[in-house]
Order: sequence, then structure tokens, then C-alpha cells
Amino acid sequence: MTKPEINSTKDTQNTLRDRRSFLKKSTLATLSTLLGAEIVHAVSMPRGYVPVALEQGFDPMKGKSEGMIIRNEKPWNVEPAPHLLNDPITPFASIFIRNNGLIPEDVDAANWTLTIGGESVVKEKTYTLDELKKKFKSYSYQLVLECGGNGRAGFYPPASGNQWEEGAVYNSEWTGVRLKDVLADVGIKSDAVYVGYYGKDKHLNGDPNKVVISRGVPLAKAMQDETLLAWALNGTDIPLAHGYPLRLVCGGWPASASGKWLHKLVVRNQVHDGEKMMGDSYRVPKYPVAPGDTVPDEDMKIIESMPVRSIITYPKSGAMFGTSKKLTIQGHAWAGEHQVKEMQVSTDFGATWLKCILKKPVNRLAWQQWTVELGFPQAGYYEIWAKATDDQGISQPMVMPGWNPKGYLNNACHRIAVKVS
Ligand SMILES: Nc1nc2c(c(=O)[nH]1)N[C@H]1C(S)=C(S)[C@@H](COP(=O)(O)O)O[C@H]1N2
Ligand SMILES: [Mo]
Repeated sequence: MTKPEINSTKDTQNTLRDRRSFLKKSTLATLSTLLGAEIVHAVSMPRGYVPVALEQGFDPMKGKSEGMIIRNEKPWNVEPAPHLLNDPITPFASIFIRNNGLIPEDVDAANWTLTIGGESVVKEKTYTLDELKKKFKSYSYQLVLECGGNGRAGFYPPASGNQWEEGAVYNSEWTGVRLKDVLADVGIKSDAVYVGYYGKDKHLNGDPNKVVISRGVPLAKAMQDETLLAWALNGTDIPLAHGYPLRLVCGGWPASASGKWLHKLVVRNQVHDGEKMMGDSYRVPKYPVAPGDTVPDEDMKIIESMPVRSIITYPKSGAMFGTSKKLTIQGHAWAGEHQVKEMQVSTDFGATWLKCILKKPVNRLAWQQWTVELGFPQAGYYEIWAKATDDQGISQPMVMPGWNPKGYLNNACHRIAVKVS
């Protein structure tokens, strides 16, 4: 594995800005020199377009990265390069990790309890992990968990926060009990509208009484069959970094709704007002705003279902091969609460699109596999762009969706570069 890079500093952002304005003004000849190859579909390339192989941190000869990229050391945040997500079920080693605070060190699964309280329960109730496992039927689902900030690195001007590229997403198999079965056992009042979580992670400032993050979902989402109180990931104990020994899992929504190290749930008679439910946190403007605008609080809304998106997991960006080779491009596509209906790729900067073979999800809220065979008869530099369309007819934007203060929901087409010689 290569040495991990850290890229969240202001310096990097300034260098990026200079580099970008230089590249936007470059002639085709300069770009070809920098790329070390002729751009095969240059006639279709939009003016001022920065080839993906020349974007920040990209070595066109080697691929984006060989392994996990560290986005922040404290808290610990890491992201896999896209090609590490090639499996239909994401293995533990390729899962991004997003922490807002410090991972709890003294987890005692044998004595772990889950308390369900809040103003809208009939009576607060506490379960041990063992009681949860014995008392309720367990279910397994593959669920997409994607950080609301996945793709943030693509926003321009840059938004602060972890500079996630494409890899802050995974589709692993979770096993646990349905939250709705447990809520039925506790008994909830008719005024219940929201469920909030509390985990056992520690605040970065060391204050044991300060809550790191306490988000949640509306009751309707909490009551879905696939919303789990999970204790297993891919058939074994949840790894510590992902919430051992118990996690709330709400697939298809920003992964921040899926509380790790879960030990308390509150059933609320109002929208949960826990840490990171308000202000700019996991909220976006209700209408399009100009980059850099300040948006009044009442004009912000909580992110719910994640937008349609896809990822190219084979080949890896930067791959090189000969003109005779036919390549089967592979990847996944997902669309929050919805299903992906169509998958297309383009090798000419979006001028023409080719339909891919797209599988159905194994269950609701799981991602879908797609493949397409491509030939590259002419030598030179190509980009492969991938675009998914959901069952509502909504497609991924080709380059950039609307700007928002914290850089959420960038579902622009994934673009990779390949060289043919
Ligand atoms: N208790 C707790 N739960 C949490 C977080 C956290 O910091 N603490 N981070 C959230 C965010 S922002 C994301 S994107 C996901 C990341 O899940 P993962 O680490 O399994 O990838 O966990 C969510 N659940
Ligand atoms: Mo997140």
C-alpha cells in the first residue's frame, strides 16, 4: 500500500484554485502534452473542461490511489479508492470510516444495553443486547450507506469538511432486528413523529457530557422493514469503527442517520433537535442558491433520501491498455429510496451514451450492479463517464449539482481516465 495522503488543508485548496484556472485556459496541445496522449474525443470536449486525469491528486500513470485515503486523522476518517469497491457486497477492509468524535475504547458488549425513551414512548424501556437478539426476529439486508458529503471534493469553490471523492459509500449486509418490532414492544404514543439516536463515542474536546452527534429519522422511515438495530455486518460482529456492538441502520439516507455504538433511542413528538440536526449540518437550501450565498436557517431542509448516483469500480482510473482490448466496465448504482432504472456510459464527454446491463437490487435499498463492454479502437486519452437514472426519471448531473454551504449531495457523474496505446 502506498503512503496515505492528507488533503484537507487551505494550502491544498489554494494550489487547486491556481492549477484549475491554468488548466481551464490551456490549449488542447498543452492538455495533450500534460496528459501524455492525444484526447481522442477532443471535438466533444466542452471548452474550459479540466480533464479528470489532471484533477487534484491524480497521477494519470498510476490511478487515483492504491488503497485507503486518509481524509482526517482526528477524528479518524478514511476513504477507499473506487476500484476497491468492486465487490457487490463491500468487504470490511474497503468500507469508508466517518467519525465525528472519538471511537469508544471501552466497549463491553456483554453488558451493552439499549434504552428506548423520549416523550412519545408509553414507558421507557431498556433491553440488553441478548434480549434484543432473543425476543425479536432477525433479518438481513444489503443496505447502501453513503455519507451526505460524499463527492464534496468536487464542489467549486471548495466546501469545508472531509474532502470525500467517490468512495464515502458502501453496500454491506447488515443483520439485526427491525426497529418497528422493537418500537411496537415498547409502545409509542400517537403524537410520535421522529426517532433520534445517541451513541457512545466521545467528543473531540474530551468533555464526557458533550454529545458528538445525535441525528435520526422521521417515524415513517423508522418503521420501514429495512430499518434495523443491527449487531452484525457481513455475517460477523460489526467492526468497532462501524459501531460495535449495536448500530441503527437506515439505508438510502445520509449515513449520518445511522447511529454507531447505539445505546439510546428517543421517540420524539417533534423533529429531533439533537447535535448536528440544525444549521448547516446535513441540511441543504430548499431552493437553488449562488455559490457562497448565506442561506437563512428557515430556508434550509434536512437531507432525507440520497440522490441517484453511480460509481465505476473497474477499471481503475489511470488504467492503460492496447487498442485491441475490449473492456468490460463494471460498477454499482443506487438512488436512495428509489430504484435505478437505467445506466449509461459515455466515452466522448457526454456527447453520446451507451446503455449498460443493469441488475435489479437483491433487496430494497441495496445497490445495483452494472456492466458494459467497450472497445477503444484509436490510441489516446479517453474518459469514461457513468450516469444513472432512477425510477422517477431523474438522472445524475454530468458535471456539478447545485452548490450548498457544506458541500452535500454531489451526485455528479463519476468520471475516470484511461489511456489506450
Ligand atoms: N455515533 C456516531 N454515529 C455516526 C457517526 C458518528 O460520528 N458517531 N458518524 C455518522 C456519519 S456522518 C456517517 S457518514 C456514518 C459513517 O459510517 P461508517 O463509519 O460505518 O462508514 O456514520 C454515522 N454515524
Ligand atoms: Mo457523514
